[in-house]
Amino acid sequence: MDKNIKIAADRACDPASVEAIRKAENDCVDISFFRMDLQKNQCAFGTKGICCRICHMGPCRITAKSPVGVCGANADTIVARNFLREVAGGAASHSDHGRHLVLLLQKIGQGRQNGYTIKDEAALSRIAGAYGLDGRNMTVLELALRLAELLIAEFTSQEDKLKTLKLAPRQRQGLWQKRDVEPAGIDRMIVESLHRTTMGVDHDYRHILMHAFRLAITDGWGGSRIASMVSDILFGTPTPVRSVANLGILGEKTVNVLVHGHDPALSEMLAAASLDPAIKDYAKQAGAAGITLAGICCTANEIMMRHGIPLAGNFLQQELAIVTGAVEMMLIDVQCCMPGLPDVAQNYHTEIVATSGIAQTIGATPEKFSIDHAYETAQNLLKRAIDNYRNRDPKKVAIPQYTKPLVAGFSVESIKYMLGGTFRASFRPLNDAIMQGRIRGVAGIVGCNNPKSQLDYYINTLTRELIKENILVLKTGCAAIASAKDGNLMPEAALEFAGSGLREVCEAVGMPPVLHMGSCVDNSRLLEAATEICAEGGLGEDLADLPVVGVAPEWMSEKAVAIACYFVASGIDVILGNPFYIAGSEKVSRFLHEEARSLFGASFHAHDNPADAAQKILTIIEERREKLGINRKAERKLMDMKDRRELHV
Ligand code: BF8
Ligand code: SF4
Repeated sequence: MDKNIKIAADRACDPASVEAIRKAENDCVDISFFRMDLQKNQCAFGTKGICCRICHMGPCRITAKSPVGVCGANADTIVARNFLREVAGGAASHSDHGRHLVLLLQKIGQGRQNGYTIKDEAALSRIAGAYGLDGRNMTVLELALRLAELLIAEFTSQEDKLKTLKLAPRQRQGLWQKRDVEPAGIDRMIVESLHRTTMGVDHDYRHILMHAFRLAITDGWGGSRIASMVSDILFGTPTPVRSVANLGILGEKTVNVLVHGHDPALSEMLAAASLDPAIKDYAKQAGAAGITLAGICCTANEIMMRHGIPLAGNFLQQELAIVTGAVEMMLIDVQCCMPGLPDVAQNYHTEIVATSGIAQTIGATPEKFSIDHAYETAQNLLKRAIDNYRNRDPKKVAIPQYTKPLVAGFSVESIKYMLGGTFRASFRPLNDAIMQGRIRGVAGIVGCNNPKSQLDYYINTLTRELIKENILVLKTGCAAIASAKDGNLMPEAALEFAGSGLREVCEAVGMPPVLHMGSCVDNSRLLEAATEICAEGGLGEDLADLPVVGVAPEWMSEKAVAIACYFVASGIDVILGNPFYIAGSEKVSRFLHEEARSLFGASFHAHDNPADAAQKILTIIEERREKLGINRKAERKLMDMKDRRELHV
């Protein structure tokens, strides 16, 4: 490691991460924060989106002297094609995750249960009902199988439009039809994106970008929504649950096992197996006080929401967790698992185990997880982790002693119950609070961390600012974990940090001012919540009417590009902490930042600091309130002397 790399205490806001970054430096371990320094002069062509390597006449780069590639493609075409490919990467990741869960549902429906059950039969009937299936004359497994077949058709349909689009407000469905962006099957839309962007196919930047929106709708209303729905059926619809966050949850005297990635199927089994008395005994025999199972990234969010299993950290803490020297095993599945993990792990005793059939990493132990032997695999992995406990070197262990308590598990169903009570579950109280101005609006803050900026700083500064301004904040993914570490996921945070209106609502209901709604595929829950607000009445007919915004402060992943696009295509403005790679084309930039508004009622806005972002969010929310005629400030017109005299005539 370059000696000149400056220690990155200013790279993270939470003290646990700062301590772990310092330890990494002392232990001479290379981590993303330091690697970022070595990548400081990142490619300007890539950043502007004007490097094309789609065919082997290139790579071509657009400059003043060479304004077109060898084939004649200009900057607009190249930037738009690169953008669509990013959306395709994101949509494919969410949707393939959804597919694996649907296939699991199908197997369970066929009777191949192997330890899995339909945990939430109410969710099964609710969701099957939304797809027009009447389960009254079917067994639970028959209904599960019928639903699985119908959902598989959402992936494979060639011409039929996605059925899940019907879950959107009617007006929005009409707009999508008018704009010709209703997607057909998920797989076809993704394949078509690659086809359109290969050499010599789709060259009109607008046409390409409209497909980016069509594809993103496939993700938000299709693949991601399906992933969330099927997870609820298989593992239970989340309800409020207490847990704890940050690296301090790792035990000094327990065997620490971390699950990392996105797929909840194996981690659900690990959660069950970690409670197995035989496994607990095995840990005791190894001299440990027990097992601590915890998570990183979205696998963490999935099992925390359903079992209260602690959150060890978010994206940039994956390596820091290993640097504590106290992790016996880290199980990685798919997405956001850094390829550098085994290099970090070789400095300690941590075994990295790669469990997905589609994702292997050099230096990680391959242990392909099959649902046919799921529980057995989970038990064996835990035993291996316990066996590794003896290899822990106490001299290398330093667990930063920071944790925060949290309450999470806010699915749309649970928000409804929380607001309206079990017998008349409803969003009415929220709509009323918004109409009365006690809550000015809602912000969905989502996405990743990025070592280009201080870990969690933008996310947490913006969150605090918004709740102070009486904006209810909904969160998912690594942004939700950032709030957990900052202590904002507790009802008490409303008393300390929220404005008076939001505080009043939170106190009445007993909820935090920041609601953790799950993993990144659960951004579809934000769309679902917005649709419920719309259906409840009084705040317009369409998502574009609602005083709601989306924000991705520290995003880094292609998945965030897809999410941002489906928010905008759904009529929800999106603030980006990092800009898209589109600056090389004025036309593409104008299309996404301005013209999208006339097409979908919303657009993108890039703001590199939380103060400007907060200002923009409040402006958008006030504009929408004004349009709805619910802005009490407008009614409370200050009267001058002339007005007063007229009143007394
Ligand atoms: O899907 S927020 S760093 S973990 S991409 Fe990844 Fe970003 Fe975290 Fe979940 Ni989402
Ligand atoms: Fe160059 Fe055109 Fe090939 Fe892209 S597709 S690499 S611009 S020749």
